[in-house]
Amino acid sequence: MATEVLTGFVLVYCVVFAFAACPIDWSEFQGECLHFSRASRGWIDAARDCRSKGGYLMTDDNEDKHNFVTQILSVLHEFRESGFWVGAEDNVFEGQWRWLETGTALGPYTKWASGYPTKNETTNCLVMKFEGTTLFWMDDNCVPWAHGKERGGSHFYICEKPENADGTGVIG
Ligand SMILES: [Ca+2]
Repeated sequence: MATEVLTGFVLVYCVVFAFAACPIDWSEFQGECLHFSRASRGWIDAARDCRSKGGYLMTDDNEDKHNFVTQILSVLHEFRESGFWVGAEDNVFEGQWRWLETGTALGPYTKWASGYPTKNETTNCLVMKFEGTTLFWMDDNCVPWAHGKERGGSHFYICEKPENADGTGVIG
C-alpha cells in the first residue's frame, strides 16, 4: 500500500514537473520565464542577483511583453510607486542604450517617458515606472544614492530566462 501511494506520488510529481514551463515563483510568457523581485537593489546588484538565478535582467523589447508585465505589476498595488529595473544601460557610450541580454541597441520598440532619456552621464540604467496606468522607461543612477531625504538608484527588478534554462521540465 505504502509503495503504491509512493509510486502514485512520484508519477504525479513527475507529470506536473515535466509540464512546468517555469520554476516556482517565475511567470511564463512566450517561451520565457519572468521573476519579479521582492527586494529593491541597485541595478548592478540586481543584475548579479538575476545571474545567480540562471538568468539576466529582463529585456523589454516588444509591446506584447510590455503589456504582460504591466498587467502583473498593476496587480501589485503596493509596488505602484516603485520603479522596476530592466536589463538596459548606456554606461559604455553615453546615449547608446543596449540590452544586457543581447548587446543590441534598443528599438524599434521603445517606451521612454516624455523627456527621457535625460542624456545624463550619471543616469545610465533603465528603470520602468508607472505614470497613471502606463508603465514607462526612464534612466536612473545605476547605484543607490541618498542626499538628505532624497534617495534613488534602488528599485525592484525583473529577471528573465528561457524556459528550461536550468533543466526544469526536462527531468521527470
Ligand atoms: Ca546616460
